[in-house]
Order: sequence, then structure tokens, then C-alpha cells
Amino acid sequence: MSAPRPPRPRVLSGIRPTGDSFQLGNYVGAVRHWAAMQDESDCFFFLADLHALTDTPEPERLRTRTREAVAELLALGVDADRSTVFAQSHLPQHVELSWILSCLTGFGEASRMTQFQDKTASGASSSVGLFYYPVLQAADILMYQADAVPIGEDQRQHLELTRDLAQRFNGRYGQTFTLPAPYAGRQGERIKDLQDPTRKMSKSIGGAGTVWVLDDPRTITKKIKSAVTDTGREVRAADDKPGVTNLLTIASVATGASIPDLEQTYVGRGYGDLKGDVAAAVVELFAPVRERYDALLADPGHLDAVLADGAGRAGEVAERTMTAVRERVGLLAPRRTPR
Ligand code: AQP
Repeated sequence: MSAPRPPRPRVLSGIRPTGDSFQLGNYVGAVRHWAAMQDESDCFFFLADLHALTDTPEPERLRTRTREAVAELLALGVDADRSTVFAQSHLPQHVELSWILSCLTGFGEASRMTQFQDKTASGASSSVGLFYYPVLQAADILMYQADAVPIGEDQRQHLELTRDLAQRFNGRYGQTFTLPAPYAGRQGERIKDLQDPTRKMSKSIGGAGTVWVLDDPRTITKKIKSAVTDTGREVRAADDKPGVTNLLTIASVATGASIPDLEQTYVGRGYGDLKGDVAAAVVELFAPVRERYDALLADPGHLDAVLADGAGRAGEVAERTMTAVRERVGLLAPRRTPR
């Protein structure tokens, strides 16, 4: 008889339903890892629509985009049978827990979050919501007792805050939250903007430097062939070649070849060959995704059912956590007179 399998680690991750589609960087840095970890981990993936509100999107657009984002996740390989897929706003417990955690967060501690500083420095409105973002993120993670969180380098500081808050809560009120670790299997590739390879590709920047997962083949090809490259002719990954390094990273993800192997392939060849091959590889990567996306989007009832099922599954865990939290912090259990 085979030994019982140990419980799978719980993994939690979210993505904001902003922009018109996910961009290549979201796929490389996040969603492809989500799709790959579903067997070995008990995954909770959510559309961070409350976090998207910090950009004050047009209301109808946020609603449609949230449903589209579910279709895109499924088209990219997230499996709603194996993973719990839900919309953050469908679980009001996230906001409730974030308030409780905010009462344990120092003002100075929150002020040190560099993402808030960077975003406001680059012109984002410095709303209280943007300032509060990392506390809501801590609630997202701690709610599900996540063992691991696949995060990019830019989110490391927020995960540290999450761990500090969990320890502070546990120390004051008794063991309640699992301490989440950065997800070990996650590789930290960062895809850069094709027009300015010194900054990351981003939904909110968009334009010719951003490849959308849902771009048609001609647009993908045009954007990649127009990518800014570096001085010299040699195809090699190096700090002084951010444009070429970015293209090699994209080629490596799209084809599965290692960067040193790719560098070998391009000995004696130029940037034009590299761009043509990268474009073809990305077109091939996303063509079936677009087809699946179109089919999924044609059935909004199914997408809503995925979210409803996810909210049910996530809600069970969230309510378990919140029952303990409310009791520990001293909130009187609610009783309602039936009317
Ligand atoms: N360029 C990138 N390279 C690698 N990973 C990336 N991610 C984002 N851009 C890159 C990863 O995608 C996940 C989800 O991101 P998000 O939508 O929640 O917010 P973000 O990180 O701010 O992504 P964007 O595309 O730049 O969105 P906007 O413009 O709306 O803020 C995260 O795991 C992130 O690391």
C-alpha cells in the first residue's frame, strides 16, 4: 500500500483585472507559473478587482474586464477544477481583515513601502487606497493561511510586511495565521518594455512596448520587430544590452531553450534574425490562447459559474479564518433577529 500523500502546500496569488488584456510580462512572471503549480499545490488564484480600484477604472469596464480576465486565466491554463478561482470583491472578508490588520500596522511602517513611493513619484494619485494597498494584500494572503506566495521582486517588501503582521497578530492574540514564504519554485524573469527596456512591461503603460496576450499575430510581430535594441551587433545577454537581453528572455520562455543555447544559435547573425524568431515564437505561443479565450468568452454563464464556485470554496476558508479572528480580537459574535 502506498503511503498517504502529504497535504499540498497552499499557494495564493492574485492579478489585477486592469488593461485590455494581460501582457506578456504577466504571463512570464506570474500566470504560466500558476498553471504549472496546480498539481503540486492547493492553489487559490484571484482577480484583484478591489486593488484595481486604486486606478479608479471606468465602472462598466472594470466589470467586463474582470469577466474577461477569468477567461484569459482559463485560456492560459489555470484549471478551475484543480484551483480555486475567485474575484476578491466577492469575499467581503478581505476588507474586514484588512481593517483589523491596519490597526496593527504602524503609519511609519506603511510609509516605507517603496511601491507606494514609486507609484506616486511616477504620477499616480496618492490616495489612501494606494497607501493601504499592502495591508489589503496582507489580508488577501493571510486569509487563506497560504504557505507560499509566488511574488516578483517588487512585491518582496509587501510580503515582509505580511509576515510581520502575521507574527504581530499571532503574538498578541494567539496562533492564528500561517507565516507565508516566497514561492520557491518561482523564477524571477522580468519582461521589459520593448520600447524602453530599462522599465518593466506593464498593463498601465501599454503602447508599442507592451505585447498583450490577446494581440493578433500581425500586431505581435510588428511590436517585436520594432523593439528598441542596443549598440553593437552581437546577440548576447548582458547588463549593457537590456534590449537584446529582454528579447533573449522572451525567446527562452517562448521556446524553452536556455539563454546560452540561444546565444550560440545567433553567433554571426544579427538583431533582425533574433527579432523575427522571437516574434514567430510569441505568435505561436499565444495563438491557441486567443482561440481558447474567444470560445470561453462566448459563454459568460460558465465564467460566472467559475467565479461562483470559487467564491463558495474560498468563502469556506475565509469564514473559518474570520470566525477565529473576530473572536480573538474581541468582537461580539453577531446575532440577528429574523424579520
Ligand atoms: N513585466 C513583468 N515581468 C514579469 N512579471 C510581471 N508581472 C507584471 N509585470 C511583469 C507580474 O504579474 C503579476 C500580476 O500583476 P498585477 O496585474 O497584479 O500588477 P502589476 O505587477 O502592477 O502588473 P502590471 O501589468 O504592471 O499591471 P498594472 O499596470 O495594472 O499595475 C505579478 O505577479 C507581477 O509580478
